[in-house]
Amino acid sequence: MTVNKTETKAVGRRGFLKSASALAGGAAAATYAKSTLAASGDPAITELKDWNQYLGYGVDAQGYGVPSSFEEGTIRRWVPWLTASAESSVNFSPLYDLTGFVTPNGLHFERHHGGIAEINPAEHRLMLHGMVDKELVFTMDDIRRMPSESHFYFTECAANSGMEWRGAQLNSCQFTYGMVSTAQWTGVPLKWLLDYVGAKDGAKWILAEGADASGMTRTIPIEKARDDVLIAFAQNGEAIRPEQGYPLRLVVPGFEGNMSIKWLRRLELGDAPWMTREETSKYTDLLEDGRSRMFTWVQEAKSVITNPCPERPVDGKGQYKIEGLAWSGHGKIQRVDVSTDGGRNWQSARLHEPVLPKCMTRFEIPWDYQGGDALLVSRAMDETGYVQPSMTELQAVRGVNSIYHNNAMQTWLVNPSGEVENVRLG
Ligand SMILES: Nc1nc2c(c(=O)[nH]1)N[C@H]1C(S)=C(S)[C@@H](COP(=O)(O)O)O[C@H]1N2
Ligand SMILES: [Mo]
Repeated sequence: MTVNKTETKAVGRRGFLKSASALAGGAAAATYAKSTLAASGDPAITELKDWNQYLGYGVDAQGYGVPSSFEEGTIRRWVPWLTASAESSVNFSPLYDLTGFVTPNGLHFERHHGGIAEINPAEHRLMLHGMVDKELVFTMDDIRRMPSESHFYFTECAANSGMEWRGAQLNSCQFTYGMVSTAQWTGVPLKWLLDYVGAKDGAKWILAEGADASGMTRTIPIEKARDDVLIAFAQNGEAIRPEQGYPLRLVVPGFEGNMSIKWLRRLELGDAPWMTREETSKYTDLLEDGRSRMFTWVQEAKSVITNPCPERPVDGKGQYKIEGLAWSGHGKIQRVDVSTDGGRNWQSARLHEPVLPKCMTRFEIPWDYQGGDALLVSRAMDETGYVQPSMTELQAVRGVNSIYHNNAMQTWLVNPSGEVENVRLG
């Protein structure tokens, strides 16, 4: 991944502390609405609109529904200079436009290494072979006839926030955090398929291979395969989208997105990892002493404030809510703390139910913005007791040479003008 380095912003703590202390001050009546009833000469309420008087449009004889035309800004976006081509690229999810924890299918982030394969499901097969009692080939019909399960899981690319190791880079929530999404995946638990074909005793690793032009391969330890891995054919109630691996993908909950092989065509059981490109030259983490961490599978606890954020500025003093998303590859989110003064004072946010393991969790906290500078930070804790680190803490262990697995806390600076900037606390 090429990185265009932009100016790194460091913010002194002293300046904003004066204004931050005002936040603790007396709470006047909350002002959510800009206008009041007394000022309601507002034509939007006094005048008849077309839609009050004329029939709306009729049902579509047949077709697939689309969002309101007024929501056309709610889209995935890419960064053209980031990747060499559209076929080997990333499309980021607009996290600040979403509610709840489910990512609508048309807004799920995309990461492809060889374009989006267009697969005719009638011609698609899944082969299970290697250290098994009976090698088998399954059609899509075979797979759909088997018992299935549905689970909400997040998928996060290990490279999410990967540009931020040396300082604040892109002034955007979408581009710094948008490689995470959540869907309800429906499919056959891999453990049932393994029992069906009879995994041999010495089988310890499984190679998964995609049918796309990148022929992506990763090896997965058999303990994980027997735990919660799904062979998924549906996403949020409909067939998996082409972008997400239609007609069949692996879902490896809580692990780096790269392991969830899309357009899945082959699973081979063996007694050792395959050491594929994606687990040697890529998806390893270079340390300061020249050694690299490898098989760093789990996406550890992380959180981001999605509102306010650079794309969602603040409009003057008054009552707001600070909201965002948290997730952990180790299980459930236990708690999310939010600070408006760069981490000096923290308050626990309310978590939206249901809070599910290895799934995004929405957090929310009221915020009475009194103007001036504010430094918004969130910090997630998961059910194992793990606490999301600061960048200083993360760099003490990892250095700055990594791309992958940056789960450090993020700071958004709210300026007196209401603009929100991606900053690194100095
Ligand atoms: N076959 C195949 N599987 C793949 C990829 C790919 O390019 N080809 N990209 C991987 C990467 S790096 C990630 S982060 C996830 C992204 O899944 P999504 O596009 O559904 O969000 O798919 C993974 N599975
Ligand atoms: Mo990825």
